[in-house]
Amino acid sequence: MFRVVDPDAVALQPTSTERLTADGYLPLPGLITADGLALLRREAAGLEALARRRDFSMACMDDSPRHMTTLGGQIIGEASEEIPALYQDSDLLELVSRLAGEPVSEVDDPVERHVLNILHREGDTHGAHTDDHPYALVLFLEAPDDPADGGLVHFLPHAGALRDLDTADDARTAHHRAGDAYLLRSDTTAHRVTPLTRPGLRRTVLNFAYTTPASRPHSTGSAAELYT
Ligand SMILES: O=C(O)CCC(=O)C(=O)O
Ligand SMILES: [Fe+2]
Repeated sequence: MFRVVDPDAVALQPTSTERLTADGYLPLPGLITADGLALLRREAAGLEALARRRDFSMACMDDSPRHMTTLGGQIIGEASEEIPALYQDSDLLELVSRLAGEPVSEVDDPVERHVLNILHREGDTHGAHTDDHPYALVLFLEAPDDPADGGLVHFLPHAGALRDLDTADDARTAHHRAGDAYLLRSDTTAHRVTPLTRPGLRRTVLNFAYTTPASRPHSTGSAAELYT
């Protein structure tokens, strides 16, 4: 079987872990193979019929906006073979562990393990938040080619408060194309996805959550609001 992701496509630097620790974010351009992208897009296209539209402000995340269509891991786990298989893939776990500089493992929570997020209308956005689990591997199935069209990741590492994302000098944005991925220290890095700027654009990601032996499970309730 062909590989869905190609760890060798990622230029592993000895400094990758330091970079992730300092920036809270590590780009992994071209991690998904061409065949892998076609497969994941087919899976996502089939799953989209099961996904639910969400338009609300999330109280536990400073009332930040959610305008997006989502599908939780509990449904992906029943409806897809390929996505759960990739989530548990030992090569992928090894890659994430190597980049994180510590062993990471699967999250037990069926909702949060792997989720599908689709931005597909003008103004669609995934507002500011932190995740419940320490690491997020975000895989891009579709994304605007032009950074001016929005869908950028906006992030602030080691954030004291979510509102600092809007004001801190060291907050950054990053643009990704279909086939790219990034790894985020997602429990301490405030992050959001900037709004799509016009109709006709689409941005679809899979978010794989991973945990570590040292991390204590905590739940903000945000996943239940967005994915159940
Ligand atoms: O879409 C992204 O780039 C981020 C997704 C995310 O933050 C999440 O699903 O928790
Ligand atoms: Fe997140």
